[in-house]
Amino acid sequence: MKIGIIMGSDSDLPEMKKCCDILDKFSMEYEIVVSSAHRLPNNTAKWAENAHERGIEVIIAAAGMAAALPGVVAAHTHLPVIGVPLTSKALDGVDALYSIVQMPPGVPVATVAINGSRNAAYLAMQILGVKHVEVAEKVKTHRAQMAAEALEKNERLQKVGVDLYLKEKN
Ligand code: RP5
Repeated sequence: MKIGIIMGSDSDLPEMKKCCDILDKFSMEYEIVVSSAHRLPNNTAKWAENAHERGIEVIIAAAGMAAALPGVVAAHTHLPVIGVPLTSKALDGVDALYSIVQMPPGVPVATVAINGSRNAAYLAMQILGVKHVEVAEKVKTHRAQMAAEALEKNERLQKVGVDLYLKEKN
């Protein structure tokens, strides 16, 4: 069981490292490649077409600007594709968001927020969790941890009040 991560440029790597960090934390196996839909169209198509043969069960595709990559990857595979729109200087990621989210019926890309690479990792795990019970357990444990942390924070806020809470936080 593997997750495939593909991004349009090495300039996307700093954001996508956050996705890798989460997958590492949960000991999830993944492969990560740079392959642009525009600069390397044939390589990208081949990578997507063969992904399932390499044990990949879900794909995370990230790109900025005229972000064709997630859609092109989705067109070349039957695997679920999660799209991550990334920020660019001119349009702040809205360009990528619109490019990725507006797919034609029949070829969906499950699009997360602009720079939402961490949620792409969590969503990939949730998708894998449908088939792999041990992955679903990891997701459930993580949710319980988040809930416990949120409760703890509120308890602290109630105890010390706004000013001290913020002072401690900073
Ligand atoms: C997109 O163009 C890439 O995903 C990247 O976000 C953006 C800019 O690429 P570089 O010029 O930094 O390589 O295809």
